Amino acid sequence: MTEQAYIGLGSNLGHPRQQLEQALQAMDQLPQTRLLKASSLYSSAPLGPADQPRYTNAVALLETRLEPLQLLEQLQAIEQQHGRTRLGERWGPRTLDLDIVLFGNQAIAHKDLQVPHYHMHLRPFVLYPLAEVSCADLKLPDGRLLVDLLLQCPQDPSLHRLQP
Ligand code: A4P
Ligand code: MG
Repeated sequence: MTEQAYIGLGSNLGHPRQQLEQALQAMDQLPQTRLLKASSLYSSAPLGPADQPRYTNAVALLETRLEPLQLLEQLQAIEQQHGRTRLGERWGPRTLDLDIVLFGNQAIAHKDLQVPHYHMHLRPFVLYPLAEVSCADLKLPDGRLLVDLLLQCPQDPSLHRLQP
């Protein structure tokens, strides 16, 4: 079955803009997958430990025939190719982070994969780019509307859209 999946991209080490652009191309080349849309890039102050560089974030819309766990495995392989090392620090700096934000209308509670992504509703750097690449009436599996999440999420004055 073909599903539409929204992927959150983040980077704050190396050359973040370049990391994200290469990751978009790499996702378009995954088996049984193509990139339908990519949002603008957004810059924001780090959430979590403050002694790390600002983040660049974006959201991509993919069409895929992969199963959710297969897609996760492929995304982790792309992270590895981009020199991602897991240092163990929660919310610490990274060259590339690829999170499955939504996968069709599925709610997934697997030990390695929770979808929708557990913090999406609190993260303007996910919700704003997500709104750019989805329809105004996008709904989460539990029925919540993206527009309502946008109204309710904490404001982040540090967030701004980067020029193309
Ligand atoms: N995992 C479970 N669900 C998912 C999912 N929906 N998508 C598991 C992807 N992975 C998922 O991930 C740890 C494990 O989560 C994976 O092995 C997978 O099985 P990870 O990428 O190794 O760990 P992490 O990213 O350090 O942890 P976490 O809690 O996911 O970090 P976040 O939430 O991604 O936070 N500030 C700004 N401004 N912008 C950012 O992008 N990002 C972070 C990282 C911190 N601060 C930030 C940003
Ligand atoms: Mg992650």
